[in-house]
Amino acid sequence: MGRESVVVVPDIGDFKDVEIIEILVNPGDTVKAEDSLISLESDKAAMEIPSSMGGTVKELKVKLGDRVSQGSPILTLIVDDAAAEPVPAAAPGAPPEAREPQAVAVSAPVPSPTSAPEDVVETPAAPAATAAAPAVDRAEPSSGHGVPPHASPSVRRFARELGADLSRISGTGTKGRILKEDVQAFVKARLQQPERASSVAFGLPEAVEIDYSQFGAIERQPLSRINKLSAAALHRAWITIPHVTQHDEADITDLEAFRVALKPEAERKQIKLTLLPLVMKAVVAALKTFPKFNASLAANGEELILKRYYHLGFAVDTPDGLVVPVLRDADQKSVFEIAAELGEVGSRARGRKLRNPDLQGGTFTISSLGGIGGTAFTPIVNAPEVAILGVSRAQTKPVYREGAWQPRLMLPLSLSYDHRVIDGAEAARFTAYLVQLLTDIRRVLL
Ligand code: CAO
Repeated sequence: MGRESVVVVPDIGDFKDVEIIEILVNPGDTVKAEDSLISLESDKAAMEIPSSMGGTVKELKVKLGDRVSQGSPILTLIVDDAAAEPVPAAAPGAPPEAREPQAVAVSAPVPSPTSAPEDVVETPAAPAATAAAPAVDRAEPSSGHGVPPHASPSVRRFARELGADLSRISGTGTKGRILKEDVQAFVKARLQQPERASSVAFGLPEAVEIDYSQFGAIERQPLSRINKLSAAALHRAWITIPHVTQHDEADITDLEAFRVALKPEAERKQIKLTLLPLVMKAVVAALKTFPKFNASLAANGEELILKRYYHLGFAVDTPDGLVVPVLRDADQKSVFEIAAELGEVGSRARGRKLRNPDLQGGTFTISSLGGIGGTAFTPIVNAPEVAILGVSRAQTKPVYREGAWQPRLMLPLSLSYDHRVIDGAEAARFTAYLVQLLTDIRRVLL
């Protein structure tokens, strides 16, 4: 059994009657030299009083809210002289990193750590002192009103270790002081909200769960696997790619006449010849002239990867949702071959018979809603591609030409592109060129 020592408040500079804001030990606790015993806070400074000796706390001589000055007894310690490690005196100017950051408002004389001749020892307190001025703890932003959050040095240290921002924590202690438990609760709540954290990174407001049944009858329908996959891909592309859509119109009166002329031949081959294969041939010719549109941005964001192959994705509307199979080497296939493949792949897509290779390697995508309707839309770039062509329904319109109004079949085109890669002027040139090709398909041969 060791001897009993009363630990008292050491020289804390000019501070007198300083309030105890935290008691960090309980009777029965074993403390080592330098372990903090209590926290004090005055109008000007907060400080922790560490023990000068190791031992077991026998009795507390103070309670929360008590006011103490130099020499006030803090607690009785049973000191095991054999095991006791007195604190070595800090050399003047010694670095303070073992303690709280020092915006010291209190001079810190360190009393002799050797065993006091009587049963009273002073703690080598003031190294833990932390001024309660805004410069106190640069790691923690102030609460936004120029007032640093109320927290003891040990709580500040605890929060700093966990990376918790004290200015965002509400204190439940006296006078709103932030306690260790407040920091724990804050961190716990954050860890339970990973989704929210990631949407905050994009600056997006959190999705709110609404009970729609309070307004009327509802029915819940699970999303299909395809819905979920395309939702994730579309969302990622929408958020990560700065989109711009360029709209234009092509006069396809002659092209349509050509298609109609080819139809009997196509039917003999049992092929359904729609506009899309002809648009694809024109798109390939435009991609050859504007290679940037048949490219991907390298992951490092510093290079453009131009592709010398022309694999066209085409959006297919299926009962399970949107899929985008890829028609490979469109440049090497005839209009009839493309038409045949579109029909075959389209029906496999609707019959859920697509395989992974059918969906991979696209270089540019076409989304045709022409069979359904609409005058324009803004397709979402099918990343990692850099552009996508939306095709709406052709309509006969009056067009002023060669001094007269003429009925012309006009095809609306909507080109969405990744503005990181493609400038608006380039997109306008690409679209204008595509319009030229569709207006006079013979130009594809040039
Ligand atoms: N203007 C006028 N008529 C058009 C047209 C256009 N731009 N495009 C197609 N048509 C006509 C076709 O000629 C065909 O007419 P007939 O039946 O009289 O011959 C009819 O519309 C239906 O065509 P289609 O849609 O069956 O064939 P397609 O080759 O044009 O398109 C495919 C094939 C697979 C692209 C299409 O069926 C499809 O699924 N489209 C939806 C794409 C989609 O969902 N896009 C949105 C993606 S973002 O959510």
